[in-house]
Amino acid sequence: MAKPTVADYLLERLRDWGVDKVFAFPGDGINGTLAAWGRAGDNPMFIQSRHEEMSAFEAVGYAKFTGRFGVCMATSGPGAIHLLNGLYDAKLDHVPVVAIVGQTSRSAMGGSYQQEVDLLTLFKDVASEYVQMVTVPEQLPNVLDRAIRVALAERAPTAIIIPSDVQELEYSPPTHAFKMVPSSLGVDWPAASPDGDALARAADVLNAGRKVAILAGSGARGARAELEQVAELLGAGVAKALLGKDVLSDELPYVTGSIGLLGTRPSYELMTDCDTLLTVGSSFPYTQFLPEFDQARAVQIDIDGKYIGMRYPYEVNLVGDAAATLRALIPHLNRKDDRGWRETIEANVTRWWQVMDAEAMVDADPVNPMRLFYELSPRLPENAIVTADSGSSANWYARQLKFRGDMRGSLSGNLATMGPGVPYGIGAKFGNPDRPVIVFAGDGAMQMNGMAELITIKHYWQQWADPRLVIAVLHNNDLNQVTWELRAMEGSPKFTESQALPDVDFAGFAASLGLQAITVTSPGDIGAAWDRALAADRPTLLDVHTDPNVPPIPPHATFEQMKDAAEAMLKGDPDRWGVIREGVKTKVQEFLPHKDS
Ligand SMILES: Cc1ncc(C[n+]2csc(CCOP(=O)(O)OP(=O)(O)O)c2C)c(N)n1
Repeated sequence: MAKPTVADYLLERLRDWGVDKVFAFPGDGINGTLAAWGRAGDNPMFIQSRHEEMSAFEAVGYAKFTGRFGVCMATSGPGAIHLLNGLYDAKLDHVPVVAIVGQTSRSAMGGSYQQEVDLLTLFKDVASEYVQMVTVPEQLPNVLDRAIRVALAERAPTAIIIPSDVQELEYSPPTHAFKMVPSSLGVDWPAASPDGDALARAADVLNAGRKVAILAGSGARGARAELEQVAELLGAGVAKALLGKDVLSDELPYVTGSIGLLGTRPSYELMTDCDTLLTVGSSFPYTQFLPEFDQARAVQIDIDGKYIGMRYPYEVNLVGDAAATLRALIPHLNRKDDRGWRETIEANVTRWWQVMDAEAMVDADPVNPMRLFYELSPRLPENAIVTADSGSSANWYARQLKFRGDMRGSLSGNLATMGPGVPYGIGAKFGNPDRPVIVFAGDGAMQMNGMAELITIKHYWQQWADPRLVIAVLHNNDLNQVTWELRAMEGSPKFTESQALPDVDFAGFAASLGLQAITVTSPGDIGAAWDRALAADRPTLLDVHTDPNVPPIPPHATFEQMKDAAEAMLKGDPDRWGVIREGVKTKVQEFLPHKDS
């Protein structure tokens, strides 16, 4: 039998690390590896996308929704370039992803050869934590193992470049010799928590406050019980950063929901009225949504010393695992006997959900997008995974959806790139084939790449134990989020040439692929459409004809942003009448008295 090649060993080492799926697209820069894949009986499984950027997003989605690291692979030159946006998504949201790419043969390197791109330079920024080229077989285990360990340690993308001829060399391991770097598999992390003195200082700040606000981010995932206990002791409200939407249930009466531009009114009030802030596992970037600088004393808990202490003048910065640190902190905390602050928060939250329900029921032409999310909330299976693309759906995802149980949710939080919705859904399904997955995507994102990736769904869905993957398209023939940003931020009217989208029959296309396709043009049909999608024996595309004139403007910025929007109308926005009508109808819900308020 032929001796194993570098590529054979690469796949073996990935298997040894427990990698069972690689999101990839072929090309001759990785032909040696593809040949080895054939010999390996497709283990790990090669998951073929339509575009390398999708492979990278799929690896990010897989990592986000499994807690493991994702692996993507592409050929040299154009394939490697296509990976970039997905890898930046991983970088900005702190997700461990390892990219493996080919390169031209060593004999051609530096010769302006076909498809030769300086890949070390190309990946230098996105994979700044670790990018290396393998030029001899003995390097491989160490470079691969380090790429994986660094990705995990830094929660970042890393990259390995393997020239095509190196992939085909006979593998030879590092020896016990000078200038050889052997390596090992696996890694166990400590649950780091700070020392007693630091905990006591943090507790002093938190015990001294009367009105405590907690901001929880994705770093608080896994600390649910501890967060609930701390919130209970301190009589605090908890606001959630966008990427931390699934860290605490929205059914808890003191959870105020999302914060920031996509946030809720009770989160805004929590921050404007508190006297103490505890931030756990979040580097939420928008300082203006945190308390005024001299208003609150503040403590931060974060696993990463590189990111702690930013965004607010914190008094105590505790580096540590969220759950372990909160557990260590709890014995130092005094229960607050005055529950008045907590009662105010709970009243604000109750009223907020009434407002949300009322806003969702406002008539629109034809479908109010909020109604789509409102109808889903109570129908969401306890183990659902939900994602949304970057666009107006991110607003409704953040504000309208109520998470509970073991639901998971994420989106492109920091890069806020268009396009990850459908591939995140695919990555989520491959990581959790037994869980239902729901994707919200705008028609712009579907036209950009989501439609092509429906073909990937057609290709693989029968392999998923639970075949339910629902793609809900907000079909508004508009790049709506930016249209609103133009209106609200720039005071500028809709520029039709840049904003209007050509009409596409999304349901027709999905049906042609053998997926269940449902078109919704009336709000009364949404509930039944969700029921059918969530009971289906295959993936479903919901083509929902939504009204682009329902404003995703956040509730607290009402006056400035509404004024700018009104000015845009006066400057001749082609949709001005509909916008004013829907905007006013929706806003009015926030000021109407509601039951129990
Ligand atoms: C790759 C990329 N290009 C452009 C943008 C700017 N952008 C953000 S949201 C958006 C509009 C999205 O439109 P669509 O997908 O139709 O969703 P809608 O807002 O209409 O619901 C655009 C152009 C971006 N975030 N990412």
